[in-house]
Amino acid sequence: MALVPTWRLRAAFARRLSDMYGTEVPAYTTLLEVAGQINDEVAGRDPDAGRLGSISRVTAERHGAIRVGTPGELRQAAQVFAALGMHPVGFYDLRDGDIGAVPVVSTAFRPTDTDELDRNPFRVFTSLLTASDRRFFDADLESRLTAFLARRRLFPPELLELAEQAEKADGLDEPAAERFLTLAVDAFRLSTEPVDRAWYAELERISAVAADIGGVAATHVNHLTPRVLDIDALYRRMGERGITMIDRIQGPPRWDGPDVLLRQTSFRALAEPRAFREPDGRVTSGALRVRFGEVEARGIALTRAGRARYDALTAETDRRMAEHPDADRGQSARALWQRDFPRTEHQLAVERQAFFTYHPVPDRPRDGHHPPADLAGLLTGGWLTARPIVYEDFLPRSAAGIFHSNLTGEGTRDARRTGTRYDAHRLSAAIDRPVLDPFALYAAQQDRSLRQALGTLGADAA
Ligand code: OOG
Ligand code: NI
Repeated sequence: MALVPTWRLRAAFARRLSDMYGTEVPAYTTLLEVAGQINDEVAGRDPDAGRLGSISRVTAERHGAIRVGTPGELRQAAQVFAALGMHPVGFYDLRDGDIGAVPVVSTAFRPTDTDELDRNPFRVFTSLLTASDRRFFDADLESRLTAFLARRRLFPPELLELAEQAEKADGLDEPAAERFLTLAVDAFRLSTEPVDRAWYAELERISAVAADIGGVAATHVNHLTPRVLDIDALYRRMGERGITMIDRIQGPPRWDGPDVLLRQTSFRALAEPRAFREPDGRVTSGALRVRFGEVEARGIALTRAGRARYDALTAETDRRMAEHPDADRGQSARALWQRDFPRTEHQLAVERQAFFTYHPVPDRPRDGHHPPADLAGLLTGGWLTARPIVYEDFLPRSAAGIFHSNLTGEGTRDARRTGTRYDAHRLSAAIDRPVLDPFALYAAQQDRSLRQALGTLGADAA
């Protein structure tokens, strides 16, 4: 029987998750409608709209977010995502950000090959509760949390077996694929199990995220995020449709230079009905407000140097905002960017601030010249063209902001204590799979294209 290949499993999973989320969170459906309209409008008026991804890719594109409690749960999630061709990329430590700290470390599962990204770029930002971090949890609470988490099962054994099989064979036959998809989507549905009121409230005093992860018996999609080509227009239009967004768009400012990295904004979902178990054993109905909607616009991936410049500009914007709290953040940031950030893609390329793939110009007229050795010369002399590489990852500060702006309480954190050390290596060891470095992935793609392009130019000139 023919196999349903990995990418089709991924595309089907993303679509079914999106359909499920739409029935669970109605405002998400509004968001998809508005994002779709805006993408059509931009595609209709801007001949360059497909420069950072074809309209069909962008329209289908989503990222999701989930949160798990233990390294063992993360390892199982990694197995499910491996079946979908999604690998852990990047390490994000959200525990001591300058925007409210959250007791999690995170990675993102996503396709890494360009062909796979083109077929379907679905990614899931996945956070792991750090129960051993003494800034948040004392030893007693840690041990009760660990015991609670050890009793629950997020992924049924049948799902994990099918996932292993799919990873090994790069797909599943039709009936197995159907079963796998059903079980996988179910694993991320909001659970109807009663929530232990006292336990949930105890964790919520520490952090609403800790309660959302460790206070319930299952995990769930926390949000799903479509991609939009004009996020400023979307922000306004959602307001007109009566959905209040958070107070700003996170990430780089709107400006007239190239779009880089990632801009995101979100809205809080409505409270959802949930069953509670009271201390006296009665089951009552209540509500929790834990899920939300988010939307994003993606730009060009920055090199480490470009990223350092971006981070410095963000820090400088913060400093100015602290001095002039009433100033408009977007305007302050824009002024700084106009002074200090490369204004064109060409400049980003020749200053090695952003990643591009390079391609020989096939019909360059023969003028007796030989291709120069430097990238700037090759680009201005019309030998090579540069195509931007899209940023496929996340920004820790925006992530912390998204977590934070959607939480109810401030939570508590004891800054006098030290946290547990966590890094990409430790996360890799916990899940027994390498957590990949996003910069290395972009650089490899760029270098491959440049080598090929120079090879072609050399052969033509010889
Ligand atoms: C994840 C928040 C981070 C993003 O887009 O930066 C995120 C979460 O709320 O679990 O999804
Ligand atoms: Ni998100």
